[in-house]
Amino acid sequence: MVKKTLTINGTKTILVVDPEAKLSDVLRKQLGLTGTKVGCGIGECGSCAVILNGKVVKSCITKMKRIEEDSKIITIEGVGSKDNLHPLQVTWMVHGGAQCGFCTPGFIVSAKALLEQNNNPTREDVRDWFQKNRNLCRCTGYKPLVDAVMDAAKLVRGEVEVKDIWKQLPEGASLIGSSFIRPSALAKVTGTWDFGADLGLKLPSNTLHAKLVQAEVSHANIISIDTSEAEKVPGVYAVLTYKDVKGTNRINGLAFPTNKGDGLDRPILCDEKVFQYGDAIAIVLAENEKAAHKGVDKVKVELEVLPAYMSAPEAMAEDAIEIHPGTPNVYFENQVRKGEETAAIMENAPYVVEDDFYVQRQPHLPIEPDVGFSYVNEEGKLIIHSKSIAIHFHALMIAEGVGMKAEDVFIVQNNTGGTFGYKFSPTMEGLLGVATLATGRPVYLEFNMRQQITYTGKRAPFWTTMKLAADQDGKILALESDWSCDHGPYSEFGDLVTQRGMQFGAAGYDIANIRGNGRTVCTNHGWGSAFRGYGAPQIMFPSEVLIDELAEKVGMDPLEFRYKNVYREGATTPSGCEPDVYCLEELIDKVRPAYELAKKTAAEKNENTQDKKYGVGVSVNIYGCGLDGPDTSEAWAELTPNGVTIGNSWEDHGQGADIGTLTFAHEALKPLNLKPEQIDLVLNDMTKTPNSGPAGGSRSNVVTGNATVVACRNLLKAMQKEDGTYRTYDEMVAEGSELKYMGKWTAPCTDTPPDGGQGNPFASYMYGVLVAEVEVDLNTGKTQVKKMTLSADVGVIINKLVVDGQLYGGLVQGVGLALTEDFEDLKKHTTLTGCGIPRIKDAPDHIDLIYVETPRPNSLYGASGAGEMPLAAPHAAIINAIYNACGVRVTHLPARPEKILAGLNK
Ligand code: MCN
Ligand code: FES
Ligand code: FES
Repeated sequence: MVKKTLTINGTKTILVVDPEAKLSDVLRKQLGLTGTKVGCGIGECGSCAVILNGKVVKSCITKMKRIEEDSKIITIEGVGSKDNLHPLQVTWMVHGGAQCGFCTPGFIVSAKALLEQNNNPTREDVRDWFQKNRNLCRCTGYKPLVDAVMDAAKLVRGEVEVKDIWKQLPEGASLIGSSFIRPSALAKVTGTWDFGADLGLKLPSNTLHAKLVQAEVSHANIISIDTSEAEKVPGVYAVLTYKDVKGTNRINGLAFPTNKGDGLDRPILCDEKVFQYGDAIAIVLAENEKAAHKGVDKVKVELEVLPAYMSAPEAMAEDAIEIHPGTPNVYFENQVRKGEETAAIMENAPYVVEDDFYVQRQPHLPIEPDVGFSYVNEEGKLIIHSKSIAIHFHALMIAEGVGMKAEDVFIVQNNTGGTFGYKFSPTMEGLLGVATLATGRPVYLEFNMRQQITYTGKRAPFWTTMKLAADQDGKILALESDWSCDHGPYSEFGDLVTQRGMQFGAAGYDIANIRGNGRTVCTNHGWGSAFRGYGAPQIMFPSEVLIDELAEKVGMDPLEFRYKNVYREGATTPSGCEPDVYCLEELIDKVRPAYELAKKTAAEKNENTQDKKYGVGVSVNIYGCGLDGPDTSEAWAELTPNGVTIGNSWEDHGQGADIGTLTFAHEALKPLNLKPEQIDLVLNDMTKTPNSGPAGGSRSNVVTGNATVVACRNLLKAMQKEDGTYRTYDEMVAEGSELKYMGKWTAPCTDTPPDGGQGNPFASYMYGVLVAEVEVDLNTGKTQVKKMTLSADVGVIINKLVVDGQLYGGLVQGVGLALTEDFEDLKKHTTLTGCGIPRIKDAPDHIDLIYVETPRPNSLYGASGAGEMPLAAPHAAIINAIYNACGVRVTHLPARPEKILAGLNK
C-alpha cells in the first residue's frame, strides 16, 4: 500500500491505495466518484477520461503508482454540478449529446481540457481532439457532440449567454415537435445517472460477485466439469454448474409453431454440449471479485471438441452433423409469394440482373458492457436488474429455466448504456436467477468488454442471392430472392428475423410479382440477436445494391430509377398490403437538389485528382414499427397531489423513452394544463409498470406512445365533470374515485404467415432516402464517407432533438456496417477497435437531415418510429457511392480497403 496526497476536484485528499490499482477503480470504488465510467477497460473508449494535472488520461489504464504526489485530478463531478453547470454540460443537453449517456462524462471531461487549451477551436480541431483522446460514442454519430463543443466554446468566450443557446418553451406550449430536453439529460451530463455497475457498488455487503467459466472452443461435447479445486479458493462461496439449476436450464426462445426446433435449445449453463465460443459452463460466486476470478481459473472442464460450423454454408453442407441433435441445422423456412410466378417474367424481361450478397455478423458495440444483479425480495419473488429492453418477455423466457413460476420473476431495467438491440435477448438474466436461487443471496455480475463482444448476440448474417427484372421503360416487373440466415446456435427470434427477409426485400418499390425463399440456419458462430434494423439491413443491402445494378443496365440514373419505381397510391409492400402512407416520391423530390449538387461536386473533384476518386450513392431506407401482427402495449396514468404519474415499460436503450413518454402524456393531459415537471415517470420496473412489450422493432413511439395517450385519456374521462371541467385531486379523493387508469392499445394488423408472407404486419413504417458521398483512396483502398443527406419521414416528430439524434446515430452505424465492422475472427474481433467501431474521424461531420412529416393514420398523434430506419440501408448507399467513385462493387461486407484494392486491380 502507498499513501498519496491528491487534490481531487479541488479538495486535498489523503488516500491509501494499492500502487497497482487503477485510477478508475480508486475513483469509483474507494472514493465513490462513479461519474467516471468504465467501458472497454483497456484504453480504447475514453469513457473513463479524467484530467490529471491538466492532461486528459484514461483512468482505466492509469496505475496509482504512476500518479505523482500532489497531483491534481478533475473528474466529471468536478466539472460542474446540477446547480452550477459547466458550459459544456449545458450545450451537451441542448444538442442531445447524451443519448444513453454512458460516454458523456468522458467526452465532457475531455472537451473541458480542450477548451482550457483552446477556447476557439474549429470543428476539425474538436474532431482531432476526440480522435486523439479516443473518445468513442456509439449513439450520437458524433456530430451533435461537435456542435455542443462549438457552442460551449462560444459560452466560454462570452459571445453568447446560456439563454441564447438554451431556448425555453413558452408557458403552456406543446412539447410535440419541440427540442425539449429529456428528463434524464441533467443527470447524464453531471455524471449522476447511475448505470448498472454504479448500482452494483451500492449493493448490500452480503452480495456475491459472480464470474463465469466460459468455453474457449465453438463446438464440443462436455465430458466433465470439476469444481472441487475452485471451491477451496478462500473467499469462494459456491461454484455452480447445470446440476445446481433448479429449473429446466433452458431459455425459452418462443419459437414459431412452424419452427422445426422447440425453441428450448439454449442452456443457461452448458450441460451436454458447448455450442459457441463464450458459452457459460459454470458460475463462480465469491465474497469479492478477486476470489471469483481465482475460482474461475481453478475449474477444470474436459471437452471432446467437435467440428465447428462457423457460417450458414458450412452448417448446411451435406456432411455437417446436427448441432442440436434431433433438430436439422436448417430449422425454419419461409416463402414469399406475391402476384404471378416470376420464372417466365425473368425469362422474357428485357433487363434482368442477379447478384449474390453477404451482410456480416455486425457487433453491437455499446460502450457499456453487459451488467446486472439479482436478489429475492421480501415476498419471495426473484428480482433481476439488467439492461433488458424486453422486461416482460425476458421474465417469461427464463422463468421455467431457473425454476420459478413466470409470475414470480420480475425484471427491472437499469439505466442502460446502449444496446442497439442485443438486449432483445436475455443475456445474463438466467445466470443471475440461477445464482440467486441456488444461494439465496444477492448476486452481481458484470462483463468486461471482451465478454460483451464474444458472448452476447450479434446481427445474424444473411447470405442472399437476388434477381430483379425490368421492362423496356425501367419499370420493375419481378423480384426473386433466396436468403440463408446464420443465426448461430440459438434459435430465439431466428424465425422472426428470417421473416424480415420476405417483408423488406426491395421494400419501397411497387413490384407486383415476388418469389423468395428464406431459411434459418443453426451454426456455431455467435448467436443471432436483434440489431437495429433487424433483418432489413441484411435484405435491403442486396435489394438496394441490385436496384443500382438494374438502373445501370436500363441506362437510368439511380435516383431517377428509384423515383420511377417507388410506392405510389395503390402500390403494395412485399407483404401485399398498402403501406400506411405514400411519401417516397416527396422524399426523393426533397433530396434531389442535394443529390444533383453532390454529383456535380464529385465530378469536379474527380477532374482534379489522381489518387482519390469521389462518388455519390443513394438508397431507400424503410422499416416497420411493431412486432408482427396485433402488437399490444399497456400503460397507466395516476392522478397525484402534484400532477400525474405515468407508468409504462418503454425500455430505454438511450433512445429517449423518458422524453417520449413525457411528451405523449403532456399532450394528452393538455386540459389539465400541467407543466412538464408535474408529470412524473415510473418506467421499466415489472413490480410497478405494466406490460408495454419490448423496445424493439421501433415500436414504442407508436404502440407504447398510443397506450400512454389512452391511459391519459381514460384518466381525463374519469376526472371530467358534467359541465366539461375537471375534478381536482382533492375532489377525486373526496368522492372516493379511482386515481389510477390503465391504457391499452393494439395495432390493427395481421401476421405474415411463413407460407407466402402476405398480410399487414406493421401499424406504421418509417421512410428515408439517403444520399452518401464518399472519397476512395486508390492507393490504400480506404473509403471515407464525406457527407450524408437523408430526407426522412418518421411521421409527426415527437421530439426533434431525439429524432435528429436517432438519425445521426443510425447513419454512422451504417458507416461501420459498410466499411469496418465485423465479428468473425474470434482472435481479432474481441475489442471495440478490433471490431471496427467508427471513431469520430470515420464519421462524416456533414450530415444533413430533411424532414417530411406525413401524419400516420394508426398513431394517435400521427407519429411513426425513428430508431431503426436510418440503419435499414445506409451501407447500400455507401457501397453504391464507392462503385460510382471507382467502379468497384463490393457485395460482401464490410468493404475493407483490401477488397476495394482487389477490385481496382481486376
Ligand atoms: N421519436 C420521436 N418522433 C417520432 C419517432 C420517434 O420523437 N416521430 C422518438 C421516440 O420517442 C423514441 C425514439 O425516437 O425516443 C425512438 O423511437 P422508436 O423508433 O419508436 O424506437 P423505440 O423507442 O422502440 O426504441 C428502440 C429502437 C431500437 S429497436 C433500437 S435497436 C435502438 C434505437 O431505438 N437502439 C438504440 N435507438 C437507440 N438509440 C440509442 N441511443 N441506443 C440504442 O441502443
Ligand atoms: Fe478506459 Fe475505455 S478507455 S474504459
Ligand atoms: Fe455516447 Fe451512448 S451517448 S455511447
